[in-house]
Amino acid sequence: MSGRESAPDSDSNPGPDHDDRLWYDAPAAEWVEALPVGNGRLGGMVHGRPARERVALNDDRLWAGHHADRTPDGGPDDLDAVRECLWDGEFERAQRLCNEFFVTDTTGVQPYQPLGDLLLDCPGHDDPAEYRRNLDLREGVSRVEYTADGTRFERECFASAPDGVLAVRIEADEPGAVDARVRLDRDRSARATGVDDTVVLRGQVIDLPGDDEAVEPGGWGQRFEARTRVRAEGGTVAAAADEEAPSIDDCDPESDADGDGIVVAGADAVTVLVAAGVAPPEGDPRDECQETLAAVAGDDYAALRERHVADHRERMDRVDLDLGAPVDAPTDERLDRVRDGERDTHLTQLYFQYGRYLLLGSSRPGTLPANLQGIWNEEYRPPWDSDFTLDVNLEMNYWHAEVANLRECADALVEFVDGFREPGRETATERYGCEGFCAHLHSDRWHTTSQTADAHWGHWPMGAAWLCQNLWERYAFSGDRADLERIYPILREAAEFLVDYLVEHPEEDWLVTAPSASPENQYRTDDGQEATTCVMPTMDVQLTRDLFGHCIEAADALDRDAEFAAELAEALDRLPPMGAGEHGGLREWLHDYEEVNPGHRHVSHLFGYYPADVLHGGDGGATADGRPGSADLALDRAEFDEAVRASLERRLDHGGGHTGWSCAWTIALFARLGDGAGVGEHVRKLLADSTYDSLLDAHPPFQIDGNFGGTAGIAEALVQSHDGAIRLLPALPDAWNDGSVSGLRARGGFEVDMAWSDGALDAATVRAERDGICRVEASDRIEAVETADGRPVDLSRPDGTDRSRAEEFVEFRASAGESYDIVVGED
Ligand code: FUC
Repeated sequence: MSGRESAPDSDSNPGPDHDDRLWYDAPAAEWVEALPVGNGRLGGMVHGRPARERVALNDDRLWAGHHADRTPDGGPDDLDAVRECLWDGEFERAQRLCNEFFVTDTTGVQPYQPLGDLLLDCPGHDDPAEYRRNLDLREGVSRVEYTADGTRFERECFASAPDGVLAVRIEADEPGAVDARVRLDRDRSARATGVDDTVVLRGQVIDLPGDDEAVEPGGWGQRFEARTRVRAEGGTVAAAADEEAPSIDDCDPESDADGDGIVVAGADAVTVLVAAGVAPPEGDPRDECQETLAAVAGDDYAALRERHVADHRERMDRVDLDLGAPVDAPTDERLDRVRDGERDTHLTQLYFQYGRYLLLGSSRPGTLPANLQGIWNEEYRPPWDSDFTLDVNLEMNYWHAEVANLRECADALVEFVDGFREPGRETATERYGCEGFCAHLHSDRWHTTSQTADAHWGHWPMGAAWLCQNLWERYAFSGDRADLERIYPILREAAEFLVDYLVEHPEEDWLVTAPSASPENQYRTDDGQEATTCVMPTMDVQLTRDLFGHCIEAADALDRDAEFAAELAEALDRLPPMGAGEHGGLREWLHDYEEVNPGHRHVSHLFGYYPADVLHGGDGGATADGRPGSADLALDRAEFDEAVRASLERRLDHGGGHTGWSCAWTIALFARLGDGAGVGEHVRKLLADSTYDSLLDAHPPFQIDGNFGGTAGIAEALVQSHDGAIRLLPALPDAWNDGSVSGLRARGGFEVDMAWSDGALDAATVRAERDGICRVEASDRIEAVETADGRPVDLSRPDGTDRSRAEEFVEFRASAGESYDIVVGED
């Protein structure tokens, strides 16, 4: 390669260093086939087109609208009227009243929108040879290589978290061979100008809904700017509009982009840096862009790349997974073969690492959390507004964050949920006369907490309660008091709402949520009514147990709010029991109604099995940590397992698990059931039926939750830690018979490495981050545990768990910073 700032040697094929690369031998034909780069905030979809490269840009703050004041028509008195209907068995009417009183508008929330396109026109590159493009998950760099007119060209693109810029590099193996025109373009509400070496795209979001065809900026729309600085090594650089600008062949005569950007001619190499800024309507995003670019003005490409790769790689390298040998074929072909029934366990491994890569790209401290599409979206009104949907999707986006060792990525979620408290208080008081805060089905950058969809979906006040389960996991995994201090005020306020929202059941001595819904699923009553609005569905029993149980535990650990904790404990005693229904599965509602759609994609009543574990703590009575035991739930572990399995299988028998995220949840549930065959079958299905060639999840359309939930499900099959023990290889599919993993995290502050062969554990190491009791369970006899320097550790062998025998289950005292080798016996 020529050029002083040359990149490391290229190699599109899996190299000796690692094999976590997606690669293709043709450019992306459409957006969803492009390859994502992102630094949590700024993202690009790299199409890999030689003659006209398109990097479709996003900034995670670019949303239409503002925080809308959605005052409902009804209030707490109307809530009583709805409840009366529910007590009288008038469910359809209750649902209608919810709409009338509480659903302020059904237009959803405001959409997340694209920033624009970075376009690189390279004349004469229309007919490339020896083409390759790839995405290196370890380095976080996307690369395109080809030969045009005998010259080998290489491009790289990455989005740097340490420096806040997206960088593109073009190099050639001939000096002076790089000609390019660099433009920014957005087909709505923005204008681009090129001056000297800089293209600036400035615009303002047009608010939707309303006249979404309008082209005039205005309304509440935020102002945004994308700014591109072009640096050439050798050759000339000038604004295309400049009379002195060099002329290069026009490779895009159809271009209608403003000003036609910057022209580079005869360069050895070119670096293009993109910064973005978003500001409120009265602000100006220019400063942010200028500051970002000024901060890297003294750094050459190699320095920027090095900093980016170091930052990215440190995070990616925390977990290594080996499920099989790499397959030397383009990723899309491999996916096709899986669709044809071939086995490719390495693709599963790649999918797992991709789920980690995508979270790093879409959620970093200080950014917004990953939305329905992470941060990658090309539409002005994307599917479901690319919003934050709270009845599974946003939560699923973070299911893997802890276990897959990317805990800092979940900071953004904690901050976001914290941001619900203020608007959510208003929503709780105005509508229900309740203390605390709540959130409903949808939200957006503006922290909408009210109902914005028909009551069928939208009247579901449990969004905050579910998000608190994610928040709890931070503490559960770290055991760190600082995490507990951070999340407790949020949990407490969510519980304040819920305990206030609970109401006496008119006939039983129960406290119930009413109205609520088992997300999006409709039931049919004996008298033929069809509704989603209901009295405390099973999911609400589980959500309430989860939230109150955690609040009680937290209050105790922090030595606070004893009175409030006692109030919650009293409420817990009065929740309706969960139980099995007619089909042997877990009842989804308080009564054993018939489902209108037995193959529904949501399995909300299994929330308490995965991601939560409402039975944690033993099989009866209050547990040592103050959480309710299973006696309160009228189901013991074996009955719960059986009921969950029956519910899941019934759903699947009727066509459930058909969206990407639903399939991902299915994988995780089979993992918790200890069913490796179920895991294997649904991982295959996820890849075959719900994955685009770019390995992005297909709901369809693209929705990122399946990637994240799928990654969590794969981890769950390897290590579990939800019920007080670290369970090694609990649900290994046959296809993964030989393998190894390192760096998965387990609750209590542990990290786990393992190797296995013929489906049996060979060895494992557990590293302790804090002092405490460590319980380990394997499927083979655990002979001994030794410290890293070979000292035997005192073990006790309690009775084991519901699924294990004492020989397979050991307990020992672990010390912070120490690592423990688990020695397993031959069967
Ligand atoms: C929920 C799901 C849909 C979709 C949407 C964004 O409403 O039921 O399948 O994922 O969120």
